[in-house]
Amino acid sequence: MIGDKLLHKIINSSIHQFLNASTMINIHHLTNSRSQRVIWLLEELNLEYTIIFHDRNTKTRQAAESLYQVHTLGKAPVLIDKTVTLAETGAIFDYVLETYDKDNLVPSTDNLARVNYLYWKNFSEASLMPYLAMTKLFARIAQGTPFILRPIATTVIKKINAEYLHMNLAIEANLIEQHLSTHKWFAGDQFTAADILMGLCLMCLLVNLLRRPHIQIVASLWMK
Ligand SMILES: N[C@@H](CCC(=O)N[C@@H](CS)C(=O)NCC(=O)O)C(=O)O
Repeated sequence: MIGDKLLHKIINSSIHQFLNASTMINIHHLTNSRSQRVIWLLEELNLEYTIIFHDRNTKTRQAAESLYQVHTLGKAPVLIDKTVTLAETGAIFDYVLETYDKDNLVPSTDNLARVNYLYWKNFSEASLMPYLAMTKLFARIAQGTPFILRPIATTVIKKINAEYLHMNLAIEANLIEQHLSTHKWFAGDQFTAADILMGLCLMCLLVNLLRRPHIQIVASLWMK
């Protein structure tokens, strides 16, 4: 009898897992990465989902091999929804919003806020994230340089930061600050998916000591 019960339980749980796998959204998430934003989006939309965690290699900080089994590029996020497997944060946002968000997190086409929404949604990945990612990479290179060569590496990296990365980040931070001083949210009066995409970037700006009053206010909402 006990055996039967156990078998029944196993069969039920397999069916459950099968149903989950075929009906639920799976999000492949890399620790400490931009894929947090997709999780936030799924939360905002009250969708059911499962997070599959992937670690970073402790030495190189690159994604673990497991992520390459999900997508050839081995980058996070990757979203799997029924027959769809999709990488690229922006594409995932578009897919999830088009599929599951009726009129909540995206301003409609006849709303002027749509223009700001489109601008900031794309700005986060195309303009801001590359500089932030490069800053992080160079900091890691400096730390990983053998002790004896570290002063040289640090000097070179400081120069790249001053003359290129931080300089461009500061210009972008000024633009964001100017915008947030006259807009409650990135698209206007309404919280949209652009705020989710930009939120993480604002926190990264603060980490890079690019503090501005309005950036700090909005970033603190993300940190709550
Ligand atoms: N443009 C891509 C970038 C993806 C990306 O570079 N993800 C990083 C996480 S922040 C990653 O997976 N890095 C792991 C690695 O490079 O090994 C997106 O927005 O999805």
